[in-house]
Amino acid sequence: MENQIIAHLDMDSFYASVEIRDDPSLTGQPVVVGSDPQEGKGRGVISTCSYEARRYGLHSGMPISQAWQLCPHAVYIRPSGKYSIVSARIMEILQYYTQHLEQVSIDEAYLDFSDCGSYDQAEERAFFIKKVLQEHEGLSCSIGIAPARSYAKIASDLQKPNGLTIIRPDNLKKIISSLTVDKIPGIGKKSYALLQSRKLSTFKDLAEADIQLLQEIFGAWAVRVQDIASGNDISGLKDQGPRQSIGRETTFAEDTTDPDLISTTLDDLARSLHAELLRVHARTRTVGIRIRYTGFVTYTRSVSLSHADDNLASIMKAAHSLIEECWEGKPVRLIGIRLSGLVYHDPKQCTLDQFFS
Ligand code: TTP
Ligand code: MG
Repeated sequence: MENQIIAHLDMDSFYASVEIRDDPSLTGQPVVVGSDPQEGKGRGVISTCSYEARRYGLHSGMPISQAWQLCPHAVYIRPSGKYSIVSARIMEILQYYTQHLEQVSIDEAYLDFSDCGSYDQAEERAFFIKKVLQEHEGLSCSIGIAPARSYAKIASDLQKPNGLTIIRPDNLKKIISSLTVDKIPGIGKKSYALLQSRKLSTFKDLAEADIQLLQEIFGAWAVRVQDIASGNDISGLKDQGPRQSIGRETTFAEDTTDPDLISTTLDDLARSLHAELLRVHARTRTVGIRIRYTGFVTYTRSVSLSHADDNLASIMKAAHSLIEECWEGKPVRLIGIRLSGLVYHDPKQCTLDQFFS
């Protein structure tokens, strides 16, 4: 693990940035992606907002009615299914520039840069990836590079947006010792307030704390938290192994009975999953759908294909007929598609197959 170099990449204000990219007239404006504000009477929350909107105090998870009070002149946009398609494309691009990638959410991934051999080379690669994503996808991201995953994640957050932050092993302890403990992934506002009340505000405080006190607060996580705070964490990427299934789902901003909206959302989900299938060089044996109505009543249905398939039209056709079978026109809150029984094939083999077919 001595020469391990880990990068963490997180897209900047992801949903909002995709909306601004697709409508450049929004550039520089406060843009909020979330539920309908209904002039301050709307329910629901902000999914995310542009950095311009954050200057007004807006943030993910804030009630949309409060956002309206703080910033009524912002541009309010309902979330759509397109973000997962953009996400799949970004992950596909990242795959080219790293041997090992671990996607952890729609807009973030850990990348193993150990093969760069030095932090200078790793910095150069990160710089190049940022350039490629900007040029090809029109989106900015922040990247952190460090000797372990926890520090890479901390680093990517230090200079958002559009940041590139390197924490080298020789200055790791110095950099982290003065950071506040809310920078540790997983420590939210409530835990931070509790830790502050116990005079454990900085990494240095946690590193020097009595382990028994930390066990009272963090339980089984105490040792890991203290390791991170002390600069001793060495964790790298998790070995995910081949996945047996992949799924995507969309929650509608408002429950809907619109068959066109349901149909186009289903197509977006299928396209995103199809891109993912191609990226991981797999075929699917089963297509399943999930449909949730008002009140969280959820149904799933699935169908086995006649053979393992990676054809977009086959996936769409199966998903549409499953929806037709089980949707009776009631208001829909969420729909999703899951492909399971994945069969992997060697990409070289795939090229030969295509060549001879
Ligand atoms: P984040 O990476 O947490 O946020 P972000 O990319 O919008 O902004 P940042 O520059 O701080 O990274 O989440 C990625 C996307 O996930 C975000 O664009 C929208 C979605 N999301 C929600 O829908 N609800 C939430 O509460 C959060 C935190 C994110
Ligand atoms: Mg992000």
